[in-house]
This record gives sequence, structure tokens and C-alpha cells, in this order.
Amino acid sequence: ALLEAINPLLSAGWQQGGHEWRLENDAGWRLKDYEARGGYQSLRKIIETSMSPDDVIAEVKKSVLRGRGGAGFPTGLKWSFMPKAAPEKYIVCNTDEGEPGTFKDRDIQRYDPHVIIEGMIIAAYAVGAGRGYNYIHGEIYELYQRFEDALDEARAAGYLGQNILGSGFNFDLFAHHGWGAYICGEESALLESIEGKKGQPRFKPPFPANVGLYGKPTTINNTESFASIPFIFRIGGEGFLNLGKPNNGGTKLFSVSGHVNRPGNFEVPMGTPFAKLLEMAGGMRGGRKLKAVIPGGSSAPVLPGDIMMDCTLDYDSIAKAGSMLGSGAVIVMDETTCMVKALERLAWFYYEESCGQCTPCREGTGWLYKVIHRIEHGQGKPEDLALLDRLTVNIMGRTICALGDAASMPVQSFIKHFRSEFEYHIEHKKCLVPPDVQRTGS
Ligand code: L3W
Ligand code: SF4
Repeated sequence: ALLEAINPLLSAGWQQGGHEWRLENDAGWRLKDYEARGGYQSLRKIIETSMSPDDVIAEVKKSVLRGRGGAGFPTGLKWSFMPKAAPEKYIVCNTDEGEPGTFKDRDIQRYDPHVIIEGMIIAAYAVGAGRGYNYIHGEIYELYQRFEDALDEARAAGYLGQNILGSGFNFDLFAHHGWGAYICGEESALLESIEGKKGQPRFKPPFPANVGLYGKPTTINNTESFASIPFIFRIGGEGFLNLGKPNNGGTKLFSVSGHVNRPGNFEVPMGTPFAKLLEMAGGMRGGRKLKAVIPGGSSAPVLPGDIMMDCTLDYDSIAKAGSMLGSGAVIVMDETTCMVKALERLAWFYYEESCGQCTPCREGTGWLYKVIHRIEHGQGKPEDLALLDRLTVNIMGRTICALGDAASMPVQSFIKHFRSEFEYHIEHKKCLVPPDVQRTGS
């Protein structure tokens, strides 16, 4: 109830879990609805009170908003990296949500496109960008169309274009859609894709803040990060920080999937106990026992259920437990889950989605899948666990982008926490969990 009263995302008709995925049911996304609940007031406030770009960045720093796409990098700090004098700069929103388990950004896009637009205009004002793009995942094409409609409304109302609200500030924003390649969610591959090239990651550094879109300084943030910006200016940076806990400001969306009664998106303050989120998601399906949780999207190391039950949902608590909060995609697995089969499925994903530029990732992800596949299918060899460990060590830190690490961390953590299941598979050529009770999906 607290959040419903104060958070524009929730008052936009956000339901806690159990969405109807039909566009015609989504009332409340249009400009008039957004304005009726206070939309674009933060932008007006910034302009009417003549806040300088530096003041805006300072307020975002104060909020300790950390990037919601997975890395948790402080948003205000990222904005401050943009060179002041550069004549041409860009703002880019990463709505290429593709991490297995993650489904939050598409809901923001669906229910509240104007909050993204307002957040991006404020960001553009802060860093001095004249043009922006929202890169939207190809599989949610209808939301790309909705964003185009929202942009038309914002342009007609004078929020975009020349001399925005009489401030002398010019900014225009465009929608761009991908075609579904996971790697295009990596920020530099996304920029390549907007440029019309093959979506493959670039070497970093240089970071986009210095050499980004078309070689120009670019700030790229996740959708949820931009969507948090107007709210920060509504309640102040400090107010936003105080909603969460030190070093972890604000509220965050968690996409809960797997063996729960009520999978869906839930918005909770940073620092909320995981047990509370599980309760909001209706608890374990069938009253079964919690076995394991991937707390931050499939790239994040898996944690045993009992460790997870002691965690709070913030970057620091999850890191201390040995995993990552990532994008907030919480994948819940009960006692009927075969961990070998679950890992095989994840390994296939990374093998399939590797862009193929670097040898350790291109070849290594294939090897990981091949070895896990043979363990799952009763052909594992006693030396396979050591082989998997060697493969991950040879991939990690030796690739252009984070996909190599993302493919390796699940393998290392599944084996670390559930080694006996892998050994049982290798020794007995079958699973500990009888096939008739196994469930790996939701
Ligand atoms: C200027 C510096 N900029 C860092 C910027 C950098 C980026 C941000 C964070 O990967 C993770 C990945 C996935 N000067 C800078 C600088 N920056 N140092 O800060 O950078 P980084 O490299 O830590 O992360 P990243 O490349 O953004 C993101 C993990 O998230 N992940 C992925 C989720 C996928 C989705 C999805 O599908 N939507 O969210 C989940 O865990 O593995 O580790 O902007 O430029 N000195
Ligand atoms: Fe491509 Fe993998 Fe190299 Fe990333 S790590 S650039 S996905 S080959």
C-alpha cells in the first residue's frame, strides 16, 4: 500500500503478479493518464526551477540509484562521465531485455511508456545530449509500436523537439527495435546494432561515455533505471535513497518465475527479505520445499534455498552470499528440479546466443553444453566435473564481453552447490530425482 501511494509505476495500474498479457486491457498508458498522475512534473520542476545539468546529476548521485540492467553501476556516476564540451552526444535506453528469467522492462514499456520518455529527457538534459534512442527487444514488437505512439504524443505536447517547455533545450527521441539476439542487450553490441551493423560487442574501454553511438559520447541505461528518474525528482534523491538501504537506493522490480504459486513482477524496496518476496509470489507451488534460487537472471550464480532465505534483496546482501542481484530476475526451483537438467538448459542458451567473436566463448560454450548434455543423458565420465571446471576457468576473463563469464558462472555454482547430483548422474547414469516428479520449467 505504501508503494501504491508513492510510486507512479504502481499507480499506472501495475498489478502485483498475475498479469493479463493483452494490450487492449492496458488502460492508463496514454499521455493524459500519465499527466493525471503527475507525469512530466519532474521535468517541469527541473526547468522551472532552473536546475543546472550538474544539479540534476548531483541529485541522481544522491539517490544512489544503481543501474537496473544487471551491473548495478551507479547511474549518477555514469552520467558524470560524459564529456561536457562534446558537440554531439546521445542517450540510449536498453530495452533489449533477453536474460532468461527477466521480464520487467517489457511491463514498464507496456504500462508506462511516458515514464521512460520523461526519464530519458531528464537524462539528456543532464548530460547535454540532443538525440536519443530506445532500443526495444524484437520479440515485443507491439510495445515498439506503442512506444512510437507515446513519442508522437510527447512531441505534440512539446516535451520533445526544439525549445522544450520554453527552456531552450532541444532533444528528440526515437524508437528502434532489435530482432531478438540476446547479445544485442550488451551495451556496445546494441550500439553497433543501432548503427546498422552486426550486433557484436566492442572492446571496452573505451566505454560508451567516451566513444559510443556513431563514435560519440553516449549514456546508455536500462529501462527501469530511466523509469526511476522522474520519481527521484518527485521525492528527492535522499527520499529515494531512504526507500531502500545505504548504497542501494529506492525500490526495484523483481521478476519472479519458476515453482511459485503466483509468478509475476513485484516492486519492493531494496533490502526487502527474500522470504517476503516469496510470500508475495504466493509461496512455493504445491507447498513443496525450496531447493535453489537464481537471484539475478540466469547469468547469476545459483544459491541453495536455505542460503537465499537468509538474504535480503539488494546488491550487497546477494553479493555476500556469493551471487548477483543482476537484473532482479528471481528463478525459484523446488525439490523436484533436476539441477543437471536445469544447467543443461542454461548452457544451451549461452551456446546458442554466443556471437562467436572470441574463441574461448564460441568454442567454450559449445564444450560446456556438450559435456553437461552427456552427463544428463547418462554418458558422463568421472573426469567430466574437472573438465567443466577447467573449461570455465579458461573462458572467464578471456573474452570481449560478459557473456563468457555469464555462461561459466552458472556451471561453477551449480556444481559447487549440487555436486552430489552431478556425481550421481555420472555414476548411476540416471537422476536422483525420479523422472515422474521432475520439473525444470514453470
Ligand atoms: C565509463 C568506466 N563507464 C563501467 C559503465 C559501462 C556500463 C556500466 C556497467 O554488463 C551485467 C553483466 C551481465 N568509465 C566505466 C563505465 N562503466 N566502468 O558502467 O558496466 P559493466 O561492465 O560492469 O556491466 P555491463 O557490461 O553493463 C551487465 C549481467 O549484467 N546481467 C545481465 C542481464 C541482462 C539483462 C537483460 O536481458 N535485460 O539485464 C545479469 O546479471 O552478466 O555482468 O554501462 O559502460 N570506467
Ligand atoms: Fe561474442 Fe561471446 Fe566474445 Fe561476447 S564473449 S563478444 S558473446 S564471443
